[in-house]
Amino acid sequence: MRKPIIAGNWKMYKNFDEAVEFAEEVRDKIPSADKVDSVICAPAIYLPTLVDIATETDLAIGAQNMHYENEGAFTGEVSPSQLASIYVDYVILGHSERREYFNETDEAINKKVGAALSHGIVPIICCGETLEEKEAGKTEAKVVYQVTKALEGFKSEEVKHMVIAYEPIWAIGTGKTATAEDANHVCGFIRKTVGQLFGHDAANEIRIQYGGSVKPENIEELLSKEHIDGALVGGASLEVSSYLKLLEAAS
Ligand code: G2H
Repeated sequence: MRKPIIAGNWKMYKNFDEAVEFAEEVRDKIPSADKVDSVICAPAIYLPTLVDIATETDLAIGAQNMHYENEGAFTGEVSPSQLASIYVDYVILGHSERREYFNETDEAINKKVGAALSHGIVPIICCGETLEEKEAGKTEAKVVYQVTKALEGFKSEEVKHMVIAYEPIWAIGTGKTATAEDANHVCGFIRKTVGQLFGHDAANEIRIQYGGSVKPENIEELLSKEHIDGALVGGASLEVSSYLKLLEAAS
């Protein structure tokens, strides 16, 4: 049985006081990490404080991006070793907003996945199709391509500890959710691809989230599906009560 993983992606929301208040409020209400992995991926400048607040609780903290180099002249970037030095557990990689607005390429994402692994940070690797690609029947081809590129060069042992987030771009922040059946179909297709590339154990153990307008009202149905092991949640992770409801549904 794969343990569900619910990751909030705060994107570029919340000021410092709001971030602290949220973490202090939820930290003792997080379900046991034996049942669900509960993660908040926050803006980089809040990470050390949030890691402190979450210490010795079942809340895990993640970043929303990082560079693949450990150091260098890369103004404005945050490195994997810097994240590891403050004990960040997860990092979102290849979110469609980063691909679209910051020109993040599949090659860079592949390097970032390797960098995360070498620092013991669990990568949450995003993939998903645009509305145009969906309407042209290219959903499967797109996610296979993105997943294959992101995982290129890794071993089955490494792949099984990763997380993939299937986020159809047309469902992000739009209020439109893929039907649970469609989301499950694509997540199952991703699992099959991982199986073809890395074998049965990796396919069986890798966790695949759905993301795109997930909220307390639709999480249960999504999680009831065979291949959906959790959710990457934007908007609905910003409020304490809805974040806790999502965790509860998964625990
Ligand atoms: C998709 C998701 C979180 P939202 O980006 O990654 O955001 O839940 O607001 O659609």
